[in-house]
Amino acid sequence: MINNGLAFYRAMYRIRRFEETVLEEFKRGVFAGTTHTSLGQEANAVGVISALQPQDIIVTNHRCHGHFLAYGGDMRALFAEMMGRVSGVCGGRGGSQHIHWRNLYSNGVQGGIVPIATGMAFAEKQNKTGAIVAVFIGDGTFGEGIIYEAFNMARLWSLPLLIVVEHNHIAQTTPTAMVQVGQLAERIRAFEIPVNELDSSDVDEIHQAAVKAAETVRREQLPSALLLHTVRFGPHSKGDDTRDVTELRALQEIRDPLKILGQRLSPAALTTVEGEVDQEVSYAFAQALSDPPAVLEGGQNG
Ligand SMILES: Cc1ncc(C[n+]2csc(CCOP(=O)(O)OP(=O)(O)O)c2C)c(N)n1
Ligand SMILES: [Mg+2]
Repeated sequence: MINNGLAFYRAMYRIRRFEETVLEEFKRGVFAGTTHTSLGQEANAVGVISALQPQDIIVTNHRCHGHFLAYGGDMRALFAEMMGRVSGVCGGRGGSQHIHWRNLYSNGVQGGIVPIATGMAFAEKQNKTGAIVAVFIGDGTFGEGIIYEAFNMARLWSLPLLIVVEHNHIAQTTPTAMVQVGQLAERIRAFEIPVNELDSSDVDEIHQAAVKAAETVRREQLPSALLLHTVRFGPHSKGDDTRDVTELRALQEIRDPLKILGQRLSPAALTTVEGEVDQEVSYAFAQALSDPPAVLEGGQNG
């Protein structure tokens, strides 16, 4: 997808710089609550969301900034949301994990989003809108029983649900291999839902797989899954990482989606894009910081 090259690079670099800024600024106490960055996983957000259509619905989880930005969300509004400012995506009340913009919804209750997404897929099917619902979950979420009830219903009722698993092999600080038996793909296939499993940080490959999966879900009005092996470069949230640093660095060398795509693009074009995005990030951050605080119930500022 050569034509998409620079656009994909820009989209992933926006996420990278946004997330790096979040981690840096959290230490200074700028943001409220907590946060989960998707450093290293940018190709999933960009590759999958670019394969969806405007009427489609995205339901995402605690690690949602990349999905929001890849969907075209405004950086200032996301910074502001996390700072509890009135200009935030949800008026500064949702924070990092609870955002709603257009057809994108996020919720931090692990696994709870899957039945919600399934219900939305049911509604879209009933209303014959032609929309599909893409739900993003992590590998650790396969420990939440509710997702299996939802998979069962999605298949039983033939619902247009695209299950996107971002399998970074870790849940907080627990390697999932330590707590889960068998293959995650088999758990999904047990419900007669087809799975396309990919081990790649190449946004073009992910995009192509996502286009195919989304088309199948839409055409056949049946659930399907993309199981994307990936690498989380950063901590779970703000510093809780017990992984071996040398091993992680070695993985970063070969699994950085920006490096993988960047090698195929002109260095001069990359410099321009990076300069533009760096400016966008600084401007968005400064603007959010100067925005007024969220308005509480009853109209009082808090
Ligand atoms: C019901 C519930 N239990 C526990 C948590 C705390 N929690 C947040 S993220 C997370 C791990 C998620 O792991 P995974 O599904 O692999 O996603 P990842 O963080 O790797 O993207 C946990 C235990 C939660 N948010 N909700
Ligand atoms: Mg995980």
